[in-house]
Amino acid sequence: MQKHRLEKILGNLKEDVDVIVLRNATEPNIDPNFFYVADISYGLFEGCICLIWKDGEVEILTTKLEAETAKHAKVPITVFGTREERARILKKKIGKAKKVGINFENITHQGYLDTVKATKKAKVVDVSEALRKARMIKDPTEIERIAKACTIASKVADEIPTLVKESGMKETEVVAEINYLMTKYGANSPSFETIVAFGKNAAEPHYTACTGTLRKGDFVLCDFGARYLRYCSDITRTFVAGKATKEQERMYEVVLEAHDAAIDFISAGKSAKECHKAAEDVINRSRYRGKFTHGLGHGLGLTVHDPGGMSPSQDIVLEPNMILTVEPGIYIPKIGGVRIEDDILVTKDGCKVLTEAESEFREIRVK
Ligand SMILES: [Mn+2]
Repeated sequence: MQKHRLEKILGNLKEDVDVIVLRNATEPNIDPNFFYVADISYGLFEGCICLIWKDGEVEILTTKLEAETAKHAKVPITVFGTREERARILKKKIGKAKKVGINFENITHQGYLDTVKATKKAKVVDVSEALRKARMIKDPTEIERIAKACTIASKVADEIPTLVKESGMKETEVVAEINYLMTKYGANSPSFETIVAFGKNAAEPHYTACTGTLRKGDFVLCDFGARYLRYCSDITRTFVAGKATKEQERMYEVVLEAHDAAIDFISAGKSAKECHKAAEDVINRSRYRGKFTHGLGHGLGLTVHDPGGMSPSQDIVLEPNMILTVEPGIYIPKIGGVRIEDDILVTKDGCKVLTEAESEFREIRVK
């Protein structure tokens, strides 16, 4: 357990509660805050519950399956065998509470009903904002793990030109190589479904089908990340297979200029909106006006889309130790797209790029 995380969460609460109940259902309905609070770096913990008491004490209700792993949290553990037993234990623990905090963003409806049932007449309040705010600012352990995930992904990104070999090769072949190499370099898994998009497929920012085959002259867009001790990285690099057209090179240069403008601009104290605008302005001044169709970036941490981000709809002001992606792109339907994505750590007077892969324009030699 990391005491200061508890202090942050409790300090962010708008109204005091007797206890916060963080509750996992089955995968993928797992609350990342469970792991944030318990600081357990692996395991699934389906059906398990983490209680945070108002004095900062934490305890875990766990299945027998993961009782041994739960010990890593170094907090009191109660093991249950069945759902009924879990319900009985929870009722005994929180039955007298007057006000119970729940994370509305990650609990299932069944989990909510079961928690309410255990509390008799308690008032139930949503504490998701307090959790979100706490997780936006990364502590040293988190920064170290994300940085490691970034190093792994960067190393793989630099090898992409050697993985793309000949026209006719499948997108999934490149996906397989990327995922293999990330694991080989120490990742526990990819942090999300790896995207490899050839040619016009690169015009779709979340193209995960990967059913295409390579033709000479195609864009090769690869978007992937590593997960290391639960923490994520997220990187995108775009290349051209063979000789690029003037248009392809120009698209790339505009995206790179937007990316660099954002990185130069970002620092603590800047609003998320103006950071987005720093990149968007570059693209909108070019012939690709309106072709940057998403936000500049998102938070990164226990989830690949962690709280926080930089876009016209984000109201936050950047603070030191936020970790965010910077990923401008240009997308032209039926032609293709370019995106360059890096992960950055916000500092007092700027930002530090954690993904150090090459980002200059490159043509890949293909047979
Ligand atoms: Mn991303």
